[in-house]
Amino acid sequence: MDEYTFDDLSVVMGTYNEEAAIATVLEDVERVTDGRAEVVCVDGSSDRTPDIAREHGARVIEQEPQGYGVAVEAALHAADRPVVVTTDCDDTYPMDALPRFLDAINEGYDVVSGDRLYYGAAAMPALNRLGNAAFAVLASVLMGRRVHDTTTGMRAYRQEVVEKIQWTENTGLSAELLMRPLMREYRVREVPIEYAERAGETKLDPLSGGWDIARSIVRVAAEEQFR
Ligand SMILES: Nc1nc2c(ncn2[C@@H]2O[C@H](COP(=O)(O)OP(=O)(O)O)[C@@H](O)[C@H]2O)c(=O)[nH]1
Ligand SMILES: [Mg+2]
Repeated sequence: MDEYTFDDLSVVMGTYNEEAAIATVLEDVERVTDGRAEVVCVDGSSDRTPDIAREHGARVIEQEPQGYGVAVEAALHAADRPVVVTTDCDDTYPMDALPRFLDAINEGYDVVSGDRLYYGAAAMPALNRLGNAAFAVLASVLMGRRVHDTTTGMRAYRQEVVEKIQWTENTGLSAELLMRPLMREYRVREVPIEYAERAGETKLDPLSGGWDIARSIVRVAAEEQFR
């Protein structure tokens, strides 16, 4: 089978008032992929984020802000290409790693998940770092397989995996996007990535958001176990 190239890649993200970061993120995608990847932004902003996205050639889908997962799921389904990469639009994730993600898909993996904790994630707020490590332990115990970062925003998926599975979570969508494929025996691999300090304000409340994620992990693991 022919290998996928950047012409087969969609990079998708939810964007919610990311004026401080979006130009950098989209310029990085453009530079790394020679402008060949399709970019889709599902946007709920009240600032100039969607205008900047369009100026950089992205397809922008406007949507009332309803949370991370609602935006990212819409973006995943809107992607036109056979390989789709999610990212946050906050300049935390390394677009330079896109070739590595694509390589792993070409090696045969269905989901390639960026593990931020591998290198220590020093740029992550301490509470988030602790929480993310705990979510990974919780998910690992429930699934019987060790995963290291369940809440990462940067992953590559074969589009058919996205389409075949029914997604249910919002704040917990990131964990769900790792756990359901893994528990259905899809080929899943974590790859270490660097994680940078965020440009602009976070859109997730660490306490209520963290609680939502923990509940999602338990619910998704139980559903997959008894499916
Ligand atoms: N369209 C849309 N995007 C969102 C919403 N909530 C978060 N996002 C985007 O989803 C990504 C993840 O949010 P972020 O604040 O970075 O969460 P954190 O990484 O946990 O701090 C960012 O690109 C946000 O702009 C929302 O309600 N609507
Ligand atoms: Mg983020």
